[in-house]
Amino acid sequence: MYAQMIKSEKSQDDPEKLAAFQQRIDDGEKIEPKDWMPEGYRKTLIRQIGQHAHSEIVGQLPEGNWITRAPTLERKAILLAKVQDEAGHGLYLYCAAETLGVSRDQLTRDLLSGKMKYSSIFNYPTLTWADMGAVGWLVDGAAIMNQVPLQRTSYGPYARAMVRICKEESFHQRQGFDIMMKMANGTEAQRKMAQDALNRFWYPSLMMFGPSDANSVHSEQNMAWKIKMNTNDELRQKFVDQTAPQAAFLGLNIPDEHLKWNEERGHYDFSEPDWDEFFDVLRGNGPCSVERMEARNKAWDDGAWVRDGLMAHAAKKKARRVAAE
Ligand code: BYC
Repeated sequence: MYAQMIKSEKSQDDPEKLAAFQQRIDDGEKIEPKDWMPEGYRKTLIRQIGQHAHSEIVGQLPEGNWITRAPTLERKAILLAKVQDEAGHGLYLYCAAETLGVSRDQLTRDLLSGKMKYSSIFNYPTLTWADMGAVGWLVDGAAIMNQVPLQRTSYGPYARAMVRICKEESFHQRQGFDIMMKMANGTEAQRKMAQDALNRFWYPSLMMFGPSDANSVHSEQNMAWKIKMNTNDELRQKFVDQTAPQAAFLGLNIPDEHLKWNEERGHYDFSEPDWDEFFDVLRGNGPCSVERMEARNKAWDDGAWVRDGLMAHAAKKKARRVAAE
């Protein structure tokens, strides 16, 4: 056993194996669960897919907050469906992570202990109905910008999960924009509410793409492995370029006095978010960080009887099968 472990660790460093693996990636082949992969590739995928799954699950909380207060039955039904979709995304992603040899329970424990992160954006509160518009338009918009390229990521189960997720996210983004259109063209009070939501969600949405390229720890290796297809700054720029004309169409102002089309670059110039705030949120000091983790811990504790019941049922079934053999 020990000899086997040493052998397998050595093979991890085997330059020939590593080169052949990289060649497969460079040739655009998909890596599948039973294929050989470097330990770093496996661990990074678990970190990224797990963090992504946790984001989908925690992401239900700020929107779930408004289901009971949606302004019409139709809006309530749409929001309910969207929040359910997010739960589904979390489940596809946990399944993709499980193909890498980690259990969903373990991932959940790592989230609850604070070892694993979830997206910084979900540590901000949703204070008004217009926030449902801003979340759909900006947060789902940023998520799609990041996730469309991930449909071509090198790990097969992750890439396939992303195809389905992206289809649903694009519906989410449109429903958010639809709320913003109604609010922006409504009464003066509604327009103000829409502007206030944009003011509060703009910079946190820019932060979703991660730190600037100069401070990104994982980008270089993950892009070589095609776990990540673009740098954080590339995607942030694309997001600003897409969103600025949409804000103009809504007649709303992006809260950035430096936002300006740059003819020479063919892109908008814009202000960076406050990176001290970003890192502080990552350390667990976001406005809703404590509340979010309390909600997840409560859900885990409240669900203990279901897990126990299922495990007892499975054990009983197994005992019956063994006795019959
Ligand atoms: N929040 O080296 P870097 C959604 C961490 S949307 C928290 O650039 P990487 C949804 C990063 O983990 C969101 N942490 O990292 C939408 C690393 O720390 P660790 C989910 C962040 O991984 C609507 C450190 O900062 N989407 O699901 O190359 C409704 C250095 O960063 C954040 C995904 O997860 C952040 N914003 O790039 C419901 C997409 N940014 O782990 C749900 C997949 C960075 O070393 N993920 N960090 O301790 C990715 O594409 C990449 O993981 C990221 C970061 C672009 C997010």
